[in-house]
This record gives sequence, structure tokens and C-alpha cells, in this order.
Amino acid sequence: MPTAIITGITGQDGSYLAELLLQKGYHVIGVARRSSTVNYERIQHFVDDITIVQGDLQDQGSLLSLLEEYKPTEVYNLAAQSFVPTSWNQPALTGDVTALGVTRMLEAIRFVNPKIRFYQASSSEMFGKVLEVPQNENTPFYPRSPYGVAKVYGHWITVNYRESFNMFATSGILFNHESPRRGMEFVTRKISNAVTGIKLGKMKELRLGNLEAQRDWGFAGDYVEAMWLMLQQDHPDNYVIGTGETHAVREFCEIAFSHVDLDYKDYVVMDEKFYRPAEVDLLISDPSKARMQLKWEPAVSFKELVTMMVDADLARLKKQ
Ligand code: NAP
Ligand code: G4F
Repeated sequence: MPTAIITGITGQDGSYLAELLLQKGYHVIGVARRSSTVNYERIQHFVDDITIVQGDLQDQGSLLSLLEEYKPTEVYNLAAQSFVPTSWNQPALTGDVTALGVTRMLEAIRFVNPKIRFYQASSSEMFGKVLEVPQNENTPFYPRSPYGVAKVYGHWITVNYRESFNMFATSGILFNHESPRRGMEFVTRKISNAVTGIKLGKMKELRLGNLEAQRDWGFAGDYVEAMWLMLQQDHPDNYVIGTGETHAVREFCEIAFSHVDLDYKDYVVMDEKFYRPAEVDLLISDPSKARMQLKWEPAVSFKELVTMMVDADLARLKKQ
């Protein structure tokens, strides 16, 4: 039975990746940081099938000891301070977790067993003020937030350990991926939650920032399969993962509201509070390398993603 360690097990991607690895017969070790109350909401339905271990990307010793104890063949580093606006309020913490945390995990692997295969959760946010459209593995980076800067560090330290120590260190440059398990503060979930709240008479309006920002949005369940595929290749590499389509936040609103027979123009209010000090205006992937080498294709379309999220929030809010 192969053993995989997932950092960020309590997050959106950690929950989908764990499900996938369980289906494939892995022993899954999920790393969760200590908190005063447990936050297993996304993993509650399979928590008895995995092993949860306390660990923190800010603590080198915890990473070393969990590798020594569980002897994984694969490590998926999904943990991060992942919310872009927070990275302007807590830039040093974001750098410590999202950037230096990667080095701590790579160092732990190098000391314990350099043969462990390592996946780093890199981000399209690294492309930032894009220097090329669409963006591929060779597009130069121009990050626009402390989060994006930290992810650039995480990407290059992964490449550096691959080249310096011949480690199987792979970087997946993933474009935005969403799901009914997405955190409430991210724009897609904020919209799907508000649409259903408004439909059920529990909310009156939805306050948003830049409606013209464009993202290449896919379904998280599809993207974790790409992570796994990357670690099954003969050699470590960098891969861009996305749909190759881009849509504006406004379009997401249009589809989400019309799915429940409402017009977004009657409810969406633009609020400067949600504008960012520096914005990433246009992200669109060129995932042809992943298509060719990994034989990876996204299965869920943009419209299916929006309606899936609205339907899931409707079902949840109706239960409440
Ligand atoms: P998420 O839902 O925000 O999950 C982040 C996870 O990291 C949570 O489990 C969180 O734990 C954990 N974490 C935070 N700080 C930690 C620390 N110091 N030590 C250990 N764990 C810590 O993020 P996601 O959407 O699943 O994304 C997964 C990864 O992919 C992240 O690295 C993100 O930056 C990257 N990424 C995401 C996307 C996307 O569109 N979703 C795109 C590109 C890259 P708590 O539950 O305790 O907070
Ligand atoms: O949903 P968002 O907060 O995601 P963002 O900033 O693209 O970051 C996500 O995707 C990255 C991949 O590119 C990940 F690396 C990162 O960890 C995270 O998962 O915002 C999307 C867009 C932005 O342009 C933002 O300005 O939506 C715009 N937006 C407009 N109104 C808003 C809002 N974003 C949020 N969060 N809240 C709003 O009210």
C-alpha cells in the first residue's frame, strides 16, 4: 500500500485529493495544524479512513518527525496562507508559510529520504500582470500580491531542489479551481452562497469588488487528478493546469443568479472595500503540455461548475 502525506488536508484541495488517493488504495496521512477547535468539515465523511497528524509548515521539527514516522512515497504540499487579500494584511506570515514552508518540507525530505516524490501547489497568481496570453510553463512571472510573490519563491525553490539534489520535486501551476467546498471568502463561493441566501429570503444584496476581473475557473475535483498524475511521471517537471477558457466575475454572477431565476443586476452592489491594492486582471491557461504528457482534461465546464456550486449551497441552506 503506497503512503502519501498531504499538507493542507482540511482545505478544499486536500479533501478532494484525499478522496482520490483513498480510491486508489493509498494510506493517506493528513497534516493538520493545531487549533482550539477541530475544523474537519470538509473531511468528516472519510476522516476515519485516513490518519490525521498534527504538523505545521512553520515548524521544521514537526515535518521531519512525520516523514520519519510515516515513511511516505509521495508528499503533496497543499498547505498555504492561500487567500490573496489576507496576504497584504499579513505579508510576513504569508511569506513564512507559503514560501519558506516549502523549503522546510523540501529540507525534511532531503534529510529523511530524498527519493520521496514531492508536489508543490504553485499558482497562476504567479503570472499576475500577465506578460503573455495565454500563460504556459515558460511564461515569465510578474506577481501582484505578497501571496503571488511567496508562490514564486515556492515554485523556484522546488525547481532548485530538483536541480541541486536530483529530487523528484514537481510544481503544478494551477489556475483557479472551485467547488462546493471552496472557502466562503473566495469570490465564486461568496456568489453561490449569496445567490441562494437571496433566493431563500435570508439575504438582500451581494457586495463585490472588481466584476471585470477574469479568471480561468475549473472544478477542484478534476484538478487533484492532475496533481496525482504529475507524481506518476518518469521525471519531475512543471505543469500548467487550467481549462484554457476565461470568464469575468460578472459572467459568474449572471449564470449563478439566472440559475435561480434572478437578475444579478438587481442584487449585486459594487463595494470599493473589496478592490485590491494591485489586481490580476486576466488569467487564461495554455494547458497543452498537461494534455499531451499527462493525458489530463478537465471534465466539468464553467456553466456546470457555477450551477453545481449554487445547487449545493441551495441544498445546504434549505437544510438549515
Ligand atoms: P485552502 O482551502 O485555503 O486550504 C489551505 C490549507 O492550508 C488548509 O488546510 C489550512 O489549514 C492549511 N494551512 C494554512 N497554514 C498552515 C500552516 N502554517 N501549516 C499547515 N497547514 C496550514 O486552499 P486550497 O484552495 O485547498 O488550495 C490548496 C493549495 O493550492 C494552496 O497552497 C493554494 O495556495 C494553492 N492553489 C490553490 C488554487 C485554487 O484555485 N484553489 C489555485 C492555485 C494554487 P486550516 O484549515 O487550519 O486553515
Ligand atoms: O476568488 P478570489 O479571491 O481568488 P484569487 O485571488 O484569484 O485567488 C485564488 O486563486 C489563485 C489562483 O490564481 C490561488 F492561487 C489562490 O490561492 C486563490 O485560490 O478572487 C478572484 C477575483 C479577483 O480578481 C478579485 O478581485 O475576483 C475578484 N473579486 C471581485 N469581488 C473578488 C470580490 N474576490 C473576492 N475574494 N471577494 C470579492 O468580493
